[in-house]
Amino acid sequence: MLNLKTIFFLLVSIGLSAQSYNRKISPISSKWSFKEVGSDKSYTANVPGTVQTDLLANDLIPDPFSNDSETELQWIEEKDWEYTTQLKISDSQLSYQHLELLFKGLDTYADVFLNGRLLLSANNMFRKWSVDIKPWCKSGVNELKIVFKSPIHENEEKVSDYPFKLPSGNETVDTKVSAFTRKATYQFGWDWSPRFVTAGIWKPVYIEAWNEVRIIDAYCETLEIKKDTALIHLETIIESKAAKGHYELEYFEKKERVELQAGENRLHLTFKVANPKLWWPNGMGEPHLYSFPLKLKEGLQTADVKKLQFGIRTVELVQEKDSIGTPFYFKINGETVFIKGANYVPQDAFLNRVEDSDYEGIIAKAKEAHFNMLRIWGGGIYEKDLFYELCDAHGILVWQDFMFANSLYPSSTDFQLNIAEEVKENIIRLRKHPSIALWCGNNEIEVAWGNWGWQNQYNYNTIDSTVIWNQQLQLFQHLIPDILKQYYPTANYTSTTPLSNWGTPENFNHSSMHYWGVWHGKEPFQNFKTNVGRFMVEYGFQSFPDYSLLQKSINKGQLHLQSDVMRKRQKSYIGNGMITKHSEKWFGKAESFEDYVVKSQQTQAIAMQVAITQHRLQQPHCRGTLFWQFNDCWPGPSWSVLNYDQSEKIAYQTVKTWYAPVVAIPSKNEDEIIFYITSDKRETQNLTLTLKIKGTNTTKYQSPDLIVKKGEPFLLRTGLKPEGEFDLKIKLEDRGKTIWSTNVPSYLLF
Ligand code: BMA
Repeated sequence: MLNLKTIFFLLVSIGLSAQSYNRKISPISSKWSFKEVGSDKSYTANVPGTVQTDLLANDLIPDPFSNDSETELQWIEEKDWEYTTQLKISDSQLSYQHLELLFKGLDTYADVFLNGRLLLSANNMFRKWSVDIKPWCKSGVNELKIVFKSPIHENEEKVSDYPFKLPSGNETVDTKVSAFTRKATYQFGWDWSPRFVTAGIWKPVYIEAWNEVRIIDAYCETLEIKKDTALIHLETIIESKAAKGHYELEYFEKKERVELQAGENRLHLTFKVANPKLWWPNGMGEPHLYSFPLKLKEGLQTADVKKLQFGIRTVELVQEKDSIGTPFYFKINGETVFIKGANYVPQDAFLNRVEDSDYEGIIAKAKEAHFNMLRIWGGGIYEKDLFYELCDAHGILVWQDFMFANSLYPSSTDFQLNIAEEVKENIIRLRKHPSIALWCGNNEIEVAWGNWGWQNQYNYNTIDSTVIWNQQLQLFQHLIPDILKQYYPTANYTSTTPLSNWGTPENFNHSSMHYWGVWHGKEPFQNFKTNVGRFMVEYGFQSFPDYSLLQKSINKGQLHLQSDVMRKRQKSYIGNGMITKHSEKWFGKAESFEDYVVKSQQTQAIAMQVAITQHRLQQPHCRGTLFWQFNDCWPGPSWSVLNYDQSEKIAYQTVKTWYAPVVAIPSKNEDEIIFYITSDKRETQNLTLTLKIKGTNTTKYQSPDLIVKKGEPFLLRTGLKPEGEFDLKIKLEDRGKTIWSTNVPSYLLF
């Protein structure tokens, strides 16, 4: 006889054994092939992938990065491509009520056919695409075909029919389609990127089998932190196919009965965490993360479960006017933080080649160099989940641009609706990451409209200008922030970057700044000292990639500065003139191209040192520094401090030295050597500075006790006035222990 206790135990075990839950997501593991549309011959394909990397894998094209293959391979973007596979559907999959084909990313104009029937037409690389295939598939083998239409031809007519000619990023071809295409803009060519307009299934494909209900998303945001408790808001979005149903949600040791309606249900819950461990950025403490399963239960059965991770932290962007002008800085958990980091661009021209280990490598490089922020620049992509997971785990804050850069965008309703969906999906996907500190509408569009002369260049009269600019404002000041508010109410948003242009001195007292005087403005490095804004979002200086890296992709005969290949690799309209001029000034004429490459990197390192040290010592005027740019998408000259293969250029170590938590920045004041000891450490320290001077009579100096506080550079006068050329060997000690040291030559004291 079964007693009540046994029946209860059996029921509980049935509930537990339903660990497979009601929902099953499986990657498509069948083999893919591809061909040019209209051709008889097909080849094996990789998914995720792009057509260029598939052509390469089949030996049909040369390495796109070799010599001038870029020019030779432009035909690929003009063609249509077809990808096919045999999709095996099992009886067990068919036993589910819904069977969804889910593409995490299609690049970009893709028609999806199942057994010859068109089921889906995609038109945005930044969105995911799904379709219920249950009515159209059979048990066993099904033919899945995806036709990618040339993004160039797809948009040519739209471009020519549009009432205005629109600026389109850094596109160098005559028919510019990038502003009309929701696709990574750098692929159309940028001033550090080749032009490779890709097509393909660039993210994984899954089959999702589910019944009745599923958890679409869940995230936690911190509402309030008190001394011994934190208040957390949990939102979950649950899709239900049933007319009405009663369920129970289990989360963070709590249970709540919920009623679901047919369709999308957005549920808002709150809970408290006692004695919260906070999430801190790198250098300020541990980035503590909490996790728990969110269970949706129907009786004893678990209908769906989602693992949630969250960090307890608040982020405030401070912009209220002050005595200087308009600040722009961040407070994390109520504490002001000086931001140190860089601008991040996609790690490859072909995104499918970026491995998990590359993400791990690059975030480790950021952490090692004492970054506390990376900006994901708006001409690339909304990054893969792993990028943000690593930032969460390592305390790297993220400045997240929406994917709009240096262009004006069409106002047609279908285009705007496409953007609205893209924005909503990406906010929902990314809002769970405590690392994301700021969302930004676009890169440089406002500053370009105000200063780059687009109105004359594109012949806009006053009425055109009003119409066009209002359309852009509608996008960046209404559509995008309205969606953000709806799905992530506590998020920080800035409509564009920079908010202040580098043209006039007064502008350096206001807001976010891209300072391009050194490089685009051809100003001397000394101007990094005078032109310091409230928050430096971009500034930089180019160098060449390591010679050994260039040797891997460029023939020996082309390895000199004036060769056809090397000239084409330089994508900045400024050319190599600034590198030559500055490197000759600091280091003299190069003896060979290899020597030129090294000198270009040494020169870049000087630029970084001068800029970063000025930004740090000019606190509290300046409260953030993000140099342009951290990394590269191919081996070419650029502003990056990491090579394409993540090896370090010389400037990487320079950045690491001057981004250290506590540094002693040397300078000269009427020939006297002075120091600004600058600390980002939360605790006050009592330090000593030892200075060895090589090349003059004075050889050693030891400071008295220095009481160093976060954010308040300490001015140390040495009284020393050495003459001629000399080298400084600087050391900072905390109770006898060396915490930082470096060498600075006298020519860098100004
Ligand atoms: C950045 C990027 C760079 C460019 C710089 C100055 O946002 O677009 O490639 O050189 O602005 O315009």
